[in-house]
Amino acid sequence: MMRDVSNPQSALCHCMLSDLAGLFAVKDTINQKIDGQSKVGARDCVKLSPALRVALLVTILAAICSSRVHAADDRYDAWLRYAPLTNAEGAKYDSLPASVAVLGESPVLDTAQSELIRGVQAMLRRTLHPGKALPDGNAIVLGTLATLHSVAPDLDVPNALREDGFSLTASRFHGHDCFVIAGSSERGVLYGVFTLLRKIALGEELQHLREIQEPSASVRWVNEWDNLDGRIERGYGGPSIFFAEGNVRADLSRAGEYGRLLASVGIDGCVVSNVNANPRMLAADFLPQLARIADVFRPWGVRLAISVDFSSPKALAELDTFDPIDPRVAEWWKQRADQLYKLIPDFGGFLVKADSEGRPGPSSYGRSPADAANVIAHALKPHGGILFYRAFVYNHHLDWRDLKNDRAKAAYDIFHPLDGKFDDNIIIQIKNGPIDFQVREPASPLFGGLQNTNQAIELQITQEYMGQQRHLCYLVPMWKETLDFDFRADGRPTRVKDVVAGKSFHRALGGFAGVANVGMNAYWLRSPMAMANLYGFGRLAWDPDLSAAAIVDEWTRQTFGNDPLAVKTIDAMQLSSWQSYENYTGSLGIGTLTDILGAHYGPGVASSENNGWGQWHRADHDAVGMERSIATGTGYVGQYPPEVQKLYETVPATPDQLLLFFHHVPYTHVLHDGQTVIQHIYDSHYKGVEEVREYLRQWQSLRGHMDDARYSFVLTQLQYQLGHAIVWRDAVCNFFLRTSGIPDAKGRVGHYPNRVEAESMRLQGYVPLDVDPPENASGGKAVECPPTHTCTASFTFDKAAGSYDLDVQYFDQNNGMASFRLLVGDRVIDAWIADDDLPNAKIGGDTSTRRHISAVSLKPGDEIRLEGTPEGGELAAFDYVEISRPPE
Ligand code: GCW
Repeated sequence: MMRDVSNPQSALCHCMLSDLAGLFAVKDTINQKIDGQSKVGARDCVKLSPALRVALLVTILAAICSSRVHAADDRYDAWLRYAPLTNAEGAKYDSLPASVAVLGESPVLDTAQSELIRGVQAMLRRTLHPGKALPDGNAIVLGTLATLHSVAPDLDVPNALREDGFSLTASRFHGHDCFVIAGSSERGVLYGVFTLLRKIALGEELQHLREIQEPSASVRWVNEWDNLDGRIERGYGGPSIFFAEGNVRADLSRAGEYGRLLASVGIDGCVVSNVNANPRMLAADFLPQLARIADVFRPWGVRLAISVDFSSPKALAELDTFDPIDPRVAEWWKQRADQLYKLIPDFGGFLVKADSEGRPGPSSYGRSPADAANVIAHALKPHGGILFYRAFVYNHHLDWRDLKNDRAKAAYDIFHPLDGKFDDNIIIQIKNGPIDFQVREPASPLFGGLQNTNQAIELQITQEYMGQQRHLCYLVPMWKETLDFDFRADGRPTRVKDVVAGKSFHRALGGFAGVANVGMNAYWLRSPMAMANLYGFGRLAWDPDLSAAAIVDEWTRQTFGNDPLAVKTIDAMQLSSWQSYENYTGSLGIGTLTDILGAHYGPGVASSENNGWGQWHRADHDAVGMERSIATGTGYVGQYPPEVQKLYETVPATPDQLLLFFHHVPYTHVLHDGQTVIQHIYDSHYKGVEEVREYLRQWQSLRGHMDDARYSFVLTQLQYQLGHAIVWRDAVCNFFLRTSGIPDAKGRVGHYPNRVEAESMRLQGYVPLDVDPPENASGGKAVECPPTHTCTASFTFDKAAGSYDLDVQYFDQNNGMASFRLLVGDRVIDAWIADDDLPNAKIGGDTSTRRHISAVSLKPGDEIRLEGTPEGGELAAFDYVEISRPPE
């Protein structure tokens, strides 16, 4: 976030902190107005008497800072806030028994009991009495099926349930009203408790409840791409909750909290380390550290797992080879697994990325992925461990000049011939699409191509290609498209969700892996809104038949409360947000169009071309898209079963939304919706921006409908997103205008009548520069200020007198904190510091952002002047000032 020196609260805290060290407080003109803007800065701190200082400090710190600390604590709870119900809402639960008996002893059962007490206490303000024996009165009873059947055979519970399933039953027992939560496993009991608490949070009736729930799939895990040094690859929510400076963190309380969140949605395993694995994870002296993470997960029924480097035996200098068929290598894996299980008997297993993006793998010895997976799986097998082997294996040095080359084909080409050769405790982990978490891809053909092998779908919760949690993008609708996709393998229904659940091809193991990458950030994923994706992942893994709307509605109510306007507004925003993001990034199946050689964040339309990474869209002067047909293309379509081939083989059959993924078509090709491809590109990008503008407007209607901290945070995010959506829109549209030469029929692209370009202003100190690629700045140019100066750029306002909104499009690099002031004549109308941590040190599409100043009164002849002062490597660069009439 840019730091807003016009924010009175932050300035107050700033002054208070200075005061603690010494002498300053805030003068009473803190709300002094400068042309409609509240302003407070360090310059507003004045001396006060010591007594007054103390009084002020106590009052203000209590009123402001402690409420913030409190808010932060709440935030860790995400959807588990257990906000108090109103008396009317709570009255429904008056008949809930006043005690809770747990039958059996174990960390998970203890957790189930204490979580129930905690939730009921918070939501209903009632303290349940804990007990350990069959009740002699009304009670909530918790236990596994086995225990309940043996100690209370006449209790009304099912005979058997799938692993981790549970039943919730309101019934009479020996003349008492009981509410029984029976789990097929201890974990099932805990899941039953969370489900009961969710029902209370959502205001559901419990009185006649008889419900059985069973997970769709046996494996429901998250993956974290955490490095031992505490950084997280593609993590946007702060540093690792597991590791710091090469070791497991001393304080693992956040990891324990994370276990709670995971359990609440039925996730039962967590791979805590990056798939780009560090061999040290398996160093003998490191294993005891891992045991500490397992300890904090255990009460929540979450199994610990790690990613391992396939070359570990050699990389740790313990053998001179990692050839999977060498008996010494097999013995090495066996011994290491034995050691690990001695320390962590409930250890979950390993995840392997090999022969991919430079990682070592079996190809070094001419061996196959099956050879590699089996040697490790053998070692895990006696302990009940699972090996996840990733299908994300491809050559990133492909020759782009060869039109037959296609990265999308790699996983199927490599793994399909090995079908049936993997041991039964191996799961092949397959990304939802054949490329890499793009904004839209078809289902990976490999789901239909492994009928004799366990499979899991890998979904990405962290929004690597989806706006990195700065852009609102609820991914459940996208995931559901893949999960519901029917392969029609052997001409019968074979939906991806049934394949990975093991139902289609009768596999015992299979399921879901979600790349979460949560961090120490108070909201875990950077934004409270992004947590809908973690929640949604867990809920879908449990029951992929749940609708995206039902899932988000549950999440919204638990996260923000049952206020009808808030629920309606947030649900609707989330549900349409993926589509909006697609609209202003890459539509028609072209890929996200981000800078694939950089941070995968801002626009970089041409970055995917002319290199070996294979994320090509092949836009040229006449046509765009990858031709993947069997007849004339790469043959990728041939990897699908015959009925699906018919869907994608020809241009007329292919759905518009995936057209450019499958076909190279002229810009003038007319889509099913009647538009040309080029006009669709222009229109969808303009539409996407307007949708974000509408989100912002809708969010503003929620002021007062939730706590200020989250309201303001999301507001700031949406303001930022709107600015960046405009950057995206302009970059993509101008790229295609330049490449195709076909103008926008609506005259918008390349024409920005309200903008005054920086390079056309009167510049003092500022120097123009060419931005690369040019479409990432308006007019291809920006201006920057050499270090150690303050530079100015000015122009004369020449429109009719009135009130105008001003947007300053500037560049917030992550290598400094430049400051800006905007003046009209001598009036300072705004001042701010560019101290966001956007993912780039360069001027361009990642760092382009805007400052919005509303309702500035201007008259012809006014001089508008922007002053920029560089700091560090950041050069106070900016692109343009846009002056527009405020919305009616
Ligand atoms: O999309 C790419 C990411 C890499 C990641 C890789 C993978 C962990 O950019 O950061 O590496 O996918 O999934 O292995």
